[in-house]
Amino acid sequence: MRWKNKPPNSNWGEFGPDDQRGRMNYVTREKVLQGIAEVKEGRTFCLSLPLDYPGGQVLNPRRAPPRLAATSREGKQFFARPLDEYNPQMTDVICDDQVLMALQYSTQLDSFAHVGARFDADGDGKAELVFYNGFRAGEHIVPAPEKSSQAWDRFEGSEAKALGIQGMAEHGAQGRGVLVDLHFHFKRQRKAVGYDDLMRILEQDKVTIEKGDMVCLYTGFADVLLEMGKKPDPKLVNETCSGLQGRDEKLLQWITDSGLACIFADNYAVELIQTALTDPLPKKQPWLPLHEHCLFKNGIHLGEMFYFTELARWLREHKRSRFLLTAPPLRLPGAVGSPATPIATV
Ligand code: UVW
Repeated sequence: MRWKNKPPNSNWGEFGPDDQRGRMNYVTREKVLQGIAEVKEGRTFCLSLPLDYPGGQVLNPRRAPPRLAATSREGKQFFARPLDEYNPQMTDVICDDQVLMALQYSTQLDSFAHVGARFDADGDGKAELVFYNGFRAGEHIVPAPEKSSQAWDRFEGSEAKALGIQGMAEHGAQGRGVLVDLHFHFKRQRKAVGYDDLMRILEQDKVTIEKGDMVCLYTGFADVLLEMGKKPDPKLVNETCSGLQGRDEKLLQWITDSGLACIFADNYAVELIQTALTDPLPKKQPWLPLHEHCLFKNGIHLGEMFYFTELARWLREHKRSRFLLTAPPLRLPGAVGSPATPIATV
């Protein structure tokens, strides 16, 4: 056993001592069939932003936008390259390319290696750096050996040897999606949505969330990003649209009790971030309490900067909230997060 103590309000061990799949275990064959049963029209919706949005590094200074470049061979770029240059008998013309981007730059999925906590899991009286189900920083979630380079490869070689995002891809990440339309109720008001707000909306909109559902929150934030055309206004992005209130204990308890499998939102962080990184705090506490509850304590994947606008409109027009959701990350071993190109089918 990697741990003697498990964090309060956590499910560590529920799916076995070595589980790395968390509540995706609730997305069973039955849940996939429930999702497929929601397909009546054969209509699909792309749920991602163009991956070069939000633009710039205003939303997160750590995360740079994608840079595309052609691949090369013997000093020549392989972009619109006719192969008759190599063999006069060949008629092909070849392009291929590569990308350098932060994996969580745009529409993205978080693995359980994204956020851990300082917590005394082994019961020795000293808190260590630990992740979902007791996996450790250093042993399982391994920072890169630092190089002297000042270029992007300075920290090359970081690796989530456990809890990497590929586990979600290997599951398939397909099941029944349920959309909660926060935007309809709050428009672009900056609002931290707590348990009471959410219960009222579920009741008014007749939305039911059951064990194993993949919950999607439409807040309108992605629309604001699109309107800003890759030049996000640093003031506006911190003043607009709703997100979950991560400091509402009743809401966190509901997330546990509802049995939902994962939460995807079109906003920046699912929860509303209310504290800047360097703001003074009255006591030790997580910066991102909903991330802590979901990723660290209960194995619930989060997805951010999804794009729900047309889907939300269609579902409301047709008095529906459920659909088939297919949302796999890249099967990129050792990665913490992944860009995503999810699809809803109705
Ligand atoms: C942060 O680091 C703020 O994480 P996320 O992108 O999951 O919100």
